[in-house]
Amino acid sequence: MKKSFIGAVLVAASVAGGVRAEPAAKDYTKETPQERAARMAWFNEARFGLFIHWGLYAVPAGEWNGKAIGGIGEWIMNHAKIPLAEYRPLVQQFNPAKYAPAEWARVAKNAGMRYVVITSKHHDGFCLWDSKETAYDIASTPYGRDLLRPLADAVRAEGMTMCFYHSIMDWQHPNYEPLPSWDKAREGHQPDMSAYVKYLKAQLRELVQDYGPLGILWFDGEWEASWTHERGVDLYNYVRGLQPSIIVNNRVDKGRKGMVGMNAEGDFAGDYGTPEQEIPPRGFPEGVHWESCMTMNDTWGYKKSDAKWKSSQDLIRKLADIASKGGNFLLNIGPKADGTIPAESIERLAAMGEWMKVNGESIHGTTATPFPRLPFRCTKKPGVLYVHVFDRPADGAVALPGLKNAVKSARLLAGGAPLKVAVKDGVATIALPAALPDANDTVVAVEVDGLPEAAAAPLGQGPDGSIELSAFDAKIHGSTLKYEESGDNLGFWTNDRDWAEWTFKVTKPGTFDAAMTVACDGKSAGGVYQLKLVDQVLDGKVESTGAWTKFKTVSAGRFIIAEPGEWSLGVRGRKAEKAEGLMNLRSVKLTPVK
Ligand code: FHN
Repeated sequence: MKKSFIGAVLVAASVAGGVRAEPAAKDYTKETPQERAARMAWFNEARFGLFIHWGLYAVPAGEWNGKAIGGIGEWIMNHAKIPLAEYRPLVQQFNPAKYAPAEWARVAKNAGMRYVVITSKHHDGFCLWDSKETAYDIASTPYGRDLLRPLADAVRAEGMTMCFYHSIMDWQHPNYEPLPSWDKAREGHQPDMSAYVKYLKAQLRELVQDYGPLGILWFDGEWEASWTHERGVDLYNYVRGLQPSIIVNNRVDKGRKGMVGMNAEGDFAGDYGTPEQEIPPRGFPEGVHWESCMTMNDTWGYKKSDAKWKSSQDLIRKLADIASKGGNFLLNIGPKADGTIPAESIERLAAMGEWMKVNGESIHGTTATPFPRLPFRCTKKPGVLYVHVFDRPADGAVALPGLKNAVKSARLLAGGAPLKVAVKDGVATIALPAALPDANDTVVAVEVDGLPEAAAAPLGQGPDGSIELSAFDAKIHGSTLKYEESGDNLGFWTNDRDWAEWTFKVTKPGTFDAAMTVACDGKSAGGVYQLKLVDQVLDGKVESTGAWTKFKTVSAGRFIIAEPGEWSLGVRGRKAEKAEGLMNLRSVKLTPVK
């Protein structure tokens, strides 16, 4: 009997026999903040994890029928439009004879990672474990043995937490809707999504009950119309019902705003946001959990042609940047079909491990910087502020304006050499060595009393009375307008309902010239903008500056600020017909008229 038929019999028997009843229906989204904080504690302590994308796609490794296939390696079935009948024979070629789970776990541990997320099933539907629900799994390969169990054992033996990625989207399952548009052989078959959800749940039960306790169920592939918010909430509760302490990412539901990864406003299931291939330019309020996932080159699944490796320095700095904003870094490797990890990945993980060996305390267990804006990334713990210095400042010093805590001492974290601290006008300044000892990221440990705090410097007038309102400090209203760190601007202004707002303090009223620093591509020029200061409005037309990255300062008109106090300025607009966006806005400046 084919295994899939046996599987069906077993599932029927088990349900009939009550061996594995459905978990009790409970709404786990209604937990208290304390319960949630307790459940997220290990995740927030970890800060750094390993992502592993591994499966049949490692066999073609980015080539099909002798041709290089563009895009990320694990999408080859889609990008090369491979019918299931032609893709399935890869099962017979997948034989990771050199798989060494203990070595994989050691590499992750030595890199300073605290958890491992591996693809149990990616979009192609192939399962890395011996599932009772299908024969499209590791048991049908020449290798024949479960890949997940030995890795779970090795990860836990290294004191790390085991987690699974699981794709909702499934290009092989006859009941997943929609069927792959490119697979003409399957045209005419009527999928049944409800039946697919039963399959999905049955496999998740296997993963959570047979490999637990797990740290995270990392869902993905939630974006197609067949996956609904209702299904997302139901699946979140189902998985939490199987293991109440498990963490489930926000891709279980429909709230995710694309690669930005955080949820749109609204009530969506999922315990944390999942920015992908990007780092949010700013942190998030206390209690908002998030994790940036990123590849080391450009592909998640192994691709022999992808040699665009990020440098170890870049990866170390990304880790510090993410931690300084209170997030986790989930860094990916794409093992080869033979079970080995690409040497370039090993090299980078080893370099990160060297850095983490002496600086790990500035990452693990830290929380976000207390400073609204500082030229350095900072992380903090009670009693210590860690300043991450990437490049030596021209004045050779680290100034900490706004730090509320008295500085007791400062030292280089690596090696402990003491550093001179001077305090002038309430600002602590730390003298750096003539040459930074670590070109990647030199960490200065600043000892203070209590948890480091900084005064949130409200926006206000400078010594010359001018008011500089930067994109970084804008309050963004809407779902697509966002701050782009690359250009230090507000961008993706594609939705006319989106707008930006600044609230600032005025101590010296008067008449002010308003000017905006903007960029707009020639083909998108012609939109209209409106600056609004309470009941005063300044309207104007967006002119071309030649490119989205070519900024120019343009006059917008004059405002009268008649009295001191708190004021609020809004910028709205309507993009031109067929324009990509309204404009990129770097700042608004109000300059007093002499
Ligand atoms: O389509 C997947 C992709 O293959 C990869 O798994 C990434 C990793 O987060 N997630 C999806 C793209 O957003």
